[in-house]
Amino acid sequence: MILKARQHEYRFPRPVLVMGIVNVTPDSFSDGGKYFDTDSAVAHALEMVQQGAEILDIGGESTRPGAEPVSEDEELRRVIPVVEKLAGSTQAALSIDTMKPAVARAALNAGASIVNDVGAGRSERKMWEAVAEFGAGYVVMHTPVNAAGMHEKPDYNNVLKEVGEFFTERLITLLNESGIASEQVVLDPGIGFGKKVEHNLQLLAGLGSFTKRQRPVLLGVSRKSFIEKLTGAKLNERLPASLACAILAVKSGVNIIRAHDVAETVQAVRMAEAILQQSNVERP
Ligand code: 7PJ
Repeated sequence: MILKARQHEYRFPRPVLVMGIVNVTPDSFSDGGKYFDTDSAVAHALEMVQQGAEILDIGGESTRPGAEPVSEDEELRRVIPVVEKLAGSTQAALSIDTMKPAVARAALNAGASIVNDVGAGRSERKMWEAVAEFGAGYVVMHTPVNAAGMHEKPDYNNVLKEVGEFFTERLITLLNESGIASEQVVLDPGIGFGKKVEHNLQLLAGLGSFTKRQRPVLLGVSRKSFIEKLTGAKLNERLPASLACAILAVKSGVNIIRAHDVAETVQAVRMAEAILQQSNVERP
């Protein structure tokens, strides 16, 4: 299995890729405001690369429930200088986390190589055109297709089946209608997007049904609020549960982990991989 994202090419199996989160927002739920200016966002991103992040996910619009929508101009103003500076200073792949085609295109022009489309359930064709034109990687993240709001919690008869069907439908549409090659596509079940705690748990337990599809799977669980609903852990106390999810995801064959706490996540994931490599040793 291979993932192509402009100049980057990843051949799997290979060590899990950790994607460090770069929030250039005043209001992201976990670190909003902390790295809001260009220089601190860039410095934070480069620190994550030192800690082992191989992909940086740069976002200028918070998807937190109740967050202010951001205009296209403002989103561009936030993220493009960060993409430009990072493109000139790191080999890590740059991913743009956006729902806006114009932001995706501008980021690709500035040196990004992956489009992380958190609005994949309702994104526009223009998004796909930009991805196809640049030969970029494309993350298809599940959100409930009903645009009523990604934070409404629909009921699913079988969330694993419905997310799987969404991937199939999206893959067919993308491949047939947009000129995006399957080798550019990454699948993401969209933990926390339009899902109740039980749906998140069912998806995490059933990740193997996605990892067998011959496309890389990305998982974003870092510090998410379902952890608090389950354990009571406040925002800055959710690292242990985030790591538990990451480790089990590695066991299920997930290829990319999106994380705030890169050093800790890399350490946990490398340990899990080392143990899993011994799992074919004969047991007495
Ligand atoms: C995700 C994301 C995720 C992908 C966010 C947060 C909310 N992109 N962007 N997957 N989550 N691909 O970080 O909690 O799970 S924003």
